[in-house]
Amino acid sequence: MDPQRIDAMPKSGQIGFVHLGLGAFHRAHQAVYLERYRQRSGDTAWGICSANLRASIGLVDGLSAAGHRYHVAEYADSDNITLREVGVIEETLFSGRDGAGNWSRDREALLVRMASADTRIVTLTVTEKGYFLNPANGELRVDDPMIIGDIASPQQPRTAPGLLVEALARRRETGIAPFTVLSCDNMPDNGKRTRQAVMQLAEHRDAELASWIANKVAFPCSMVDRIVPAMTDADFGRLAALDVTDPNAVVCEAFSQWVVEDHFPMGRPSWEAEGVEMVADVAPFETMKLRMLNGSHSLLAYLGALAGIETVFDGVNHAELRALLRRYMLEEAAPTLEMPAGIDLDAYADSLLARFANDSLRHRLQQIAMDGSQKLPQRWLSGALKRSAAGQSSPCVALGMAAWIRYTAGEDLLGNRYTVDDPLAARFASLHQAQGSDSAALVAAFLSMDDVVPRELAADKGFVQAVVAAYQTLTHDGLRGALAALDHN
Ligand code: NAI
Ligand code: CS2
Repeated sequence: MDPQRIDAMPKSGQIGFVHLGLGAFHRAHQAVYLERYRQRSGDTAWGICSANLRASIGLVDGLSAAGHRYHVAEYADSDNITLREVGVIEETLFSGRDGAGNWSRDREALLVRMASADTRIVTLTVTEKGYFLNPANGELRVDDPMIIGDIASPQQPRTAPGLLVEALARRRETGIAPFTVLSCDNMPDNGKRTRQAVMQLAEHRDAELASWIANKVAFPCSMVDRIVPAMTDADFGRLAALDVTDPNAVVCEAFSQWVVEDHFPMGRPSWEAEGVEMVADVAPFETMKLRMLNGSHSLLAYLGALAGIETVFDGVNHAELRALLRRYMLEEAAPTLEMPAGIDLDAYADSLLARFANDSLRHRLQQIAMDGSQKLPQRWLSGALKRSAAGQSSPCVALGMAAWIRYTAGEDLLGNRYTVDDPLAARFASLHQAQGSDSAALVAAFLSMDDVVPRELAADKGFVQAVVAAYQTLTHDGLRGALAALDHN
């Protein structure tokens, strides 16, 4: 069937947003909401300057070469496709290390843009690790070399928090009101956590600046949702068959959700008509999404990857894994949530399974498995901790933890090796090396990483034993054995 094709609005050259983290998600989520907003309202003031502080410089330059226009293919299923051209990004910059090893080609241009009075909102999708926070307690990791660098040279920042502090300092010096900071990453209390990173860094620089930020800068929280897998050659091939040859294109599901705390002292687009939900408190929605959607994703990622399953689609079509996800969502995640009236968590679980079964997305489990140390505290462990405090067990999470620990060895159950992509990968490797085949000692070592696992949960003997038992069954009897053992819990 022919896709529905929608062209972009003409460029306006006006910029109201700076975005940090020009990845796949930003192109398919925030930029699409804004493109639709511009088309409906005719308001062209809210163009985006989008920047990368790490990979990829190729995308920054590629979009520039393409006149800052690209395509988003939204798949309801393989027969229902909307092919949208997006032009709301007006400028792309790179402020990281380039191929020659030089730092920060466009850093000054980015800081000038962030300090400009026209910039009213700075948004971020820099992944959980880009905030340099301890995932267990939300404190800034002041021992990280990147943060040490930003404390030593605050005017040449390399991190997202460092750029925010330097840009806010420039605005304060020149008497320009601060921008609003809107995190769009999958973190709990993402606005509060971003504020924590910025405040702690600012305190190292200048107490008066820190107090100005504390009093004047808004950090609303947001819940973002749209499945946007990394592009594969097959995706580019499918687009070519639709006459779209665009190296900057992205493919995603048709579903999209954005729930935003309505606190924008410098103004914002009136994007409610595009479906953005402006609310007083995002937390219940964020926790629901992190524990139900992302928690299921991570469960599928580690168990599936260990068994050689490649994608979410393949995993959700494995009957026992699908049953596990449903059980986890309804028995372990949903009961930990406190939702406003009218939210039906059974229906939400069903809708998630249907989205995972979208046959047009090749969402690789290895992509989701990345950065587990940064993701698992909010996806599994905060819920399991709540259950533990109430004297309840969490067998699905225990199995998930066993799978994650096994996954971090860098070799699946079939003996295939892969790279463990996580800021703590070196620590994982040394734990595996030190503990060898002693599974109880290995589990104990992983659970005692208190920057990942809450101490109270690690002290729950029942939970620890469940992880050890699941680890042993998984290693000896494989995925099916471990799933069958779970049925006896
Ligand atoms: P991507 O791999 O396409 O892009 C990652 C972006 O993060 C790049 O711009 C990269 O430069 C930046 N980044 C990574 N580490 C960084 C660091 N230490 N400091 C500064 N920037 C850093 O990934 P994608 O799909 O854009 O996802 C990014 C984030 O968006 C996710 O981690 C998640 O928090 C959020 N998100 C993604 C969804 C998805 O389905 N892809 C859906 C909902 C939220
Ligand atoms: C995924 C998310 O990569 C991951 O860890 O769980 O990016 C997921 O696709 C999104 O949160 C969906 O909104």
